[in-house]
Amino acid sequence: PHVTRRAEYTPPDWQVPEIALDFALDAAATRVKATLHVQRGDLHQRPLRLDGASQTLLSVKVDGVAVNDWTLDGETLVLPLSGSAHVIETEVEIAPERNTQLMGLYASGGNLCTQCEAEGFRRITYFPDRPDVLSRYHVRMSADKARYPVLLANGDPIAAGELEGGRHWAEWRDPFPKPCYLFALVAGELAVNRGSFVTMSGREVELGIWVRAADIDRTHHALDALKTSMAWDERVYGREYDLDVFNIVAVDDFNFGAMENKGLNVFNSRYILADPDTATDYDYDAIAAVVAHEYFHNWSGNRVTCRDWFQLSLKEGFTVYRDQAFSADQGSAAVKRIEDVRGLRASQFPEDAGPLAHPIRPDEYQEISNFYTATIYNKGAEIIGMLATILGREKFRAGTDLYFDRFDGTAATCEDFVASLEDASGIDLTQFRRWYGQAGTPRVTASLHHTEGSGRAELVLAQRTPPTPGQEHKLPLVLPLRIKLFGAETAQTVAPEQTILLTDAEERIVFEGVTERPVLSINRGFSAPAILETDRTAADLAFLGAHDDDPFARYEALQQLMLDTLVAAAGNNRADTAAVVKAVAGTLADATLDPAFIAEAVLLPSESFIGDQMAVVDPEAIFRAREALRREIGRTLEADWRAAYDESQATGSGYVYSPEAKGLRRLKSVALGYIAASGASDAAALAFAQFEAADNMTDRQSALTTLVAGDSAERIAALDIFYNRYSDNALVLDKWFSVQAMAPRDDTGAMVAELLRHRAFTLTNPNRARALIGAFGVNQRAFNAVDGSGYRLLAEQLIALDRINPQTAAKLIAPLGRWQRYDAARGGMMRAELARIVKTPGLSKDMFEQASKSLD
Ligand code: B3K
Ligand code: ZN
Repeated sequence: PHVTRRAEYTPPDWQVPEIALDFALDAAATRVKATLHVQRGDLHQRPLRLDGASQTLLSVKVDGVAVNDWTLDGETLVLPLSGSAHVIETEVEIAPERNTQLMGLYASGGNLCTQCEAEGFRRITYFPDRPDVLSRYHVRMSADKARYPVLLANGDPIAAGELEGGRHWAEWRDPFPKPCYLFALVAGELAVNRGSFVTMSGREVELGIWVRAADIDRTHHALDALKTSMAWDERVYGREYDLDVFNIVAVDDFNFGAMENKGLNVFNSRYILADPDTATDYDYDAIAAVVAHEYFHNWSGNRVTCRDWFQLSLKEGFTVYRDQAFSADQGSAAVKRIEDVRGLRASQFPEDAGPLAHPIRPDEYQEISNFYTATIYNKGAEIIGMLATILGREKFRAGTDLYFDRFDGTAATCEDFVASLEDASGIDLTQFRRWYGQAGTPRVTASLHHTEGSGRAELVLAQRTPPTPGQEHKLPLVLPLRIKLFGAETAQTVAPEQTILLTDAEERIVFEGVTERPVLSINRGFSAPAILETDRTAADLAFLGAHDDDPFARYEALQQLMLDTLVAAAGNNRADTAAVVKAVAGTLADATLDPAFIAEAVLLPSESFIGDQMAVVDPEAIFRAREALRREIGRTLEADWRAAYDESQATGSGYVYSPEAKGLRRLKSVALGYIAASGASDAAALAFAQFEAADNMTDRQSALTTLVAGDSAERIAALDIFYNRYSDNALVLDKWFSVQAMAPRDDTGAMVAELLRHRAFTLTNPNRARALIGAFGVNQRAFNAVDGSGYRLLAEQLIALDRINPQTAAKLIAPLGRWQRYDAARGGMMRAELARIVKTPGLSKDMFEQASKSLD
């Protein structure tokens, strides 16, 4: 396989400052005429090389004259040119309706749309498909007017008109030079929800959210989120929008969440459409976050783009950091931080500890689509967060201002970003740069020593990053650790919060004036993306779980207490479950706490996170230990759960999307789960009543989830009612599939096998494939069934999906790559499935890279 290496970067031989595109759109056969104004780079004699894929070349002209001295090197068009500037015209034909990969120009729900990042533009026309070639685009489209009444592209609309034969045309021009991965067009039958936004300099921007007419009432939340994002980026980063229009189009078939094409974002409909009856609070939050994320890319990604794809985290890590801060500002920052860290631990930590580990700035890839990972995005965001902590608010803002100013209109590198922060702040980031090149999650051990009566305490910190594939030896990293000491007797502060920069393999910190036994609160706010191992006792953790004034640290102490207990129980060791029950009771009873926080804090760690703490994952033992503890917490505190349930129930009528109302619904659903776990005889009836009476999807889905976990008659009834009620809503049907695939049941594997044959199941829609196959893959116990049936099922589906849509298939392989974490029998079966995938004839390079690396 061909490997692209970061060290081999060379600037483009030819630039293309201007491009005109003319599309004669048709689902079966679209003609694309491209006119490229090319300019030779520094003194060289090399020909022009234009990337291409899956298209039929019809003609080539140079400076207006048809030529035939071109050649194809694989799918690359090679043109010998003599001068320093030329005009190249090509005409090609492509077939959008046969494009099942959903990269390039494709059909979705009868409309035509594009997805070009990372390397999809070459499937539309011949072009140097790399992010450091920036061009001004002029786009003309013509299409059948009845089928495609709306024609959209990047930038601003300039002209439109009618043609013979029922066709019409439109022209769009984008004044900002951009790489081809940001190109977009959409043609189709779409309704629009319009809004407007006046920017900080007083310019009025016309906003539009385009969807099928039946969905128009589900676009208000996205439009509100867009306006809020635009104002936030002005206030927090000083970034103003730059075109006269900003359009978002929702499509049902999409490989990713959304795409930040300049002035024309294309979204997976699940991140646009919401109303109380069909979307959960989680969906509402995700929509706001993704709308903000794509909008923020207008600066962090579009105005300043990436030099090459190794720099992907330059735009993605930074933009995730920005969208997380935006979401934190919309409600409870503490709960948002808890959710983000939970997500990081669920997807990024395992990636960093497994066969696909890579630094946030990788050194090589076979297929760049495989590098849109939790590491690039979420660990990338944590690394920006550490930079913000180290610099402090003002210097960080000065640094980002300098970065945007210096690199506006160019393709930059991660190094450019770090150097900007360094120059603006005067803070040396030499050692910090290691985070960009070193993979793996650092482990920090912390032990606190105190001799009674001495007035001193000493904290010994040590860091170590375990080896990852291709990186045997690791260097110490810069870890900003927010630390505070509490007195065990008085719960008073004995050492105020400070941020310690751990830079060496081992360091000692001395605290004076420590008058009572201190308890360590460390990595407050999750200030560094590390795994902490401390010598704190269960009593210390319970103490922090009750008294820590940093909400994240308080949550973390409870989680650690639960985790230690569950790991012990799963390993058949003595486990003090009573301490957990007591801590949960105390948290639930604490009237000073936000219900949203309580709901997060009383939840047990996931089965897979428990597994991550064990030398060998025992999925059955973990499941049993966790269920037993859930039952004990449910039973012992049954009256409290019922009280909490009733109180959160009393939220008044009608769905309100506010932090307070969300928090109450969350607590209500957690309480329902514990009531059911208690084994109470009325639990199914209670859940079913909630299911039927719900006026919103949050309550309805949580009731369904609770019912599906049990064996009541109401389970089947609820599944049927849900299916029939929402059979015409694809996004809600996805939930119906996922709830069953994630069910903690003995028969989940068999159910999933059956659902694969359900008439509503299809591999051609990525959301549906992920809803069933992706959800099953993260159901630790069901997927790791001892007979290997889960492994077989996933491998078969991946092989089938790879033929249709390699990018989406390759993303779902991670569960099979965890074989080193399991016993020899399971590990052997997982490897056998990976080997079978690797040997499949006609496998995509996406899947080949992921499967073959997972085998090592
Ligand atoms: N930049 C896009 C990613 C598209 C990936 C396609 N392989 C979405 C985002 O991160 O905003
Ligand atoms: Zn992004």
